[in-house]
Amino acid sequence: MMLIKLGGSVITDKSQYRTFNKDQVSRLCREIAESGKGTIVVHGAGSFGHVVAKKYALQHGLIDFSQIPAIAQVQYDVRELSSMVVRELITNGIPAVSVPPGSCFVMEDGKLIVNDSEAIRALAHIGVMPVLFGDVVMDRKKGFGICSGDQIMEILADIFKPDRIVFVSDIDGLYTADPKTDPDAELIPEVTPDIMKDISSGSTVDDVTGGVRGKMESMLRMCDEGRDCVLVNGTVPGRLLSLLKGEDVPCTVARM
Ligand code: IP8
Repeated sequence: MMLIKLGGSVITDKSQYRTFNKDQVSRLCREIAESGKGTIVVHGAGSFGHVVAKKYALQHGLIDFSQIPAIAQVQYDVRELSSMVVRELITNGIPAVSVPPGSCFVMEDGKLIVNDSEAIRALAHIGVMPVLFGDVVMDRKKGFGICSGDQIMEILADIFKPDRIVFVSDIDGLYTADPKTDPDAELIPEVTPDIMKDISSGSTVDDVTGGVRGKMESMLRMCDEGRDCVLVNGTVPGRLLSLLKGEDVPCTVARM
């Protein structure tokens, strides 16, 4: 089984509030369907989450009550985004349902607590793909907080023990510097905890949950004996499908 995160930079235009990349999402869902692999999809929030979350500092929890309408707005926006992702999955023949983390999980000082995953496991068991996503989640200490799709990936990796974990982004993988601003940036094909120490934390967009470095760190945590975590570019047509079919493609593989 595969666990795939469709990053917010691929499914939305992160610089434009609430802009859904419908054609790209549709193509990626087709590639997932064509691969024929059992898959669970998580997606990021992109411009449906980060723009308002950043404006109201939602990642810091409850600071003042002017943030409250923003909680409702972000939850509404990411649910709409998730419905659009699920629609593309269904259109491509994958029965999928959206499972909002803010309605079934809590956090404790930023750490996601999952007491009950029965419904998610039952859905997968009968062949319906549960689709989870980055969301505003209530927090026992901070009132509320931002739960990223990457945190959800770690929880689902624990529950489902996938053979492979794939992060679909808008870059070919991890670079020695930010490839969007530094022409000398080189792709790093394989990342280990040692290599991570020398890498700068470049991120080109406003993101309340950390850039590529944070993602790599969470990928390293998910690596297991015999299980890779891969970062691949989903903006290149056919690349995700090639990777899922086991072909060699430009990407970064995280290994312990
Ligand atoms: O896009 C962030 O999730 P991510 C969730 O996976 C919100 O980092 C609501 C900003």
